[in-house]
This record gives sequence, structure tokens and C-alpha cells, in this order.
Amino acid sequence: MQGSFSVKRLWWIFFLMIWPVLAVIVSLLTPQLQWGFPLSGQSDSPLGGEIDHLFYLILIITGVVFVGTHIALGYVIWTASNRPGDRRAWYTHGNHKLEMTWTIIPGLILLFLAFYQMRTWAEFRMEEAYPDAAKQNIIAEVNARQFEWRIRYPAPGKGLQRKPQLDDMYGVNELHVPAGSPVTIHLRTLDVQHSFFLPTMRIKQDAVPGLVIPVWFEASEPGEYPLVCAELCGWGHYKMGAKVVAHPPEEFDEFMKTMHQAQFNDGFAAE
Ligand SMILES: [Cu+2]
Repeated sequence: MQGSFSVKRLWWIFFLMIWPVLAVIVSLLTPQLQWGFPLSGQSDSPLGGEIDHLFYLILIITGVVFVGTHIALGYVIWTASNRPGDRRAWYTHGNHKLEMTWTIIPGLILLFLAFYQMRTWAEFRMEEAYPDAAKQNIIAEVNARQFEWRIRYPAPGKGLQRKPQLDDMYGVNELHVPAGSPVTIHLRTLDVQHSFFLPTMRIKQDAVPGLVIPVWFEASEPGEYPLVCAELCGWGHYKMGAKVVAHPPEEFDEFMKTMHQAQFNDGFAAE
């Protein structure tokens, strides 16, 4: 019914509103579901905190704009639907000043974000800006394939070579690193495009056929962290759930030596 207040209309508003409101209530009441956003400072790596900060900044800006535009939209629909139906339609070619304002302001916001995130992005992605420790500490080559992560480490005391060496060590779906210091892996793929994703460290990098891509990260604490594939790479995509095992730094060298012994000791000659 046009032109008169209708309870039916309110009912529809409540019906559509109830789902997002319910989702927020459920996520607040049951934190164990982990539906909410992770809090800043909850990531498992120092760089993750910076990335979280950028995410939240963008979320707040887009959130304010989203709520604001929807209130404006709701207002227009509400007032227009309350107008008597026998009025003539009204056409406009727009408002030049308004158009300029809502083009320039978002432009300035985007420009600000572009400059503001530059340092974090460079640190994450530009090899020249990597921390020195990450540049020196190239611990393994990670080869993605349908559907697992194959990992190649150099023998203890040796550096990682581009070509596999006779004394290299191999592992599958477990990437061992020392905790508390930046490390670099060389990311490759043996078939299609995959994506190396450490969700709790906020690290994500595509593995691209034909490329060797260095990726650095730092596990703040010893422990196990999920490593998953974030690119829909085929029917077994879901099987690419693996883990990063961060060892206390003083135990890491010993662990690598034990791994080398386990893979190379033929039971006759002592190493
Ligand atoms: Cu994959």
C-alpha cells in the first residue's frame, strides 16, 4: 500500500535484519567457534600484527562507508515509498558538486592507504626490504604438487642449492623451522598453481609454475602452525592441509642432524 504506513513493511525489515544480527550474537556468545575476527596482536608472527593492523584500518573505513550508504539508501527508499502515488515523477541529471565530492574523497582515502601500507608490503614482498636474518636463513625449498607439499632441506651446515643435491633431506607436509627468527623458503610448484598459506601468521603467496619465489616468515613461538593451500588446485585441494613445526632455536640444529641421520644412515657406516 503506497502512501500509508504499513506494519507489513516493518515485518520484512525485521525478517531481513534478523540473520546478520543473529550471526553477530552467536559469534559473541560462542568464541570457541572462532567466527569473529582475530584480535590485533593475536597472530603468530611479528609481521602478522602489521598486516592485521592494515586489515582493521581498511575494515573500519569500508565499514563506516557501508553503514553510511545503507542508512542513506534506506532513508531514500523509506521517504520515497511514503510519498503519495499521484505525484509526477521527478528526473535529475545529478549534482556536479556531489559527484566531485564523492569521487575526490574516496580517491584521497585510496591514496592514503596506498602510501600507508607501502612499508609493510615492501617488507613482506620486496626482497631488498626483507630482514637481513631472513635473507641469510634460507632453510628449505617448498614444492607444491597435486596434492601435497614436498619439502627439500640442505644437509646440516650447507646452503640450499637451486638443483637438488645428493645429501639433501626430504619431507612431506611438515615444514620444520626455528622459532623466533625470520626464515626464508623458496616456493615452487611441480604442476598447477597453488598458494602457500600460513593463516595464523597472515602469510599467503601463490606458487606459480616456472617460478622460484622466496617467501619469508617468522614463527614467534615454538609450536605447530597450519599450512594450507589457498588456491583451488584440483579435486584434492582439501588434502593440502599441512603444518609448520617451529622448534626452540637451540634444538633446531640438533633436530636437522637427527633427520639427516635418519635419512642417510644405512646401518653400516657411522656418520
Ligand atoms: Cu594446492
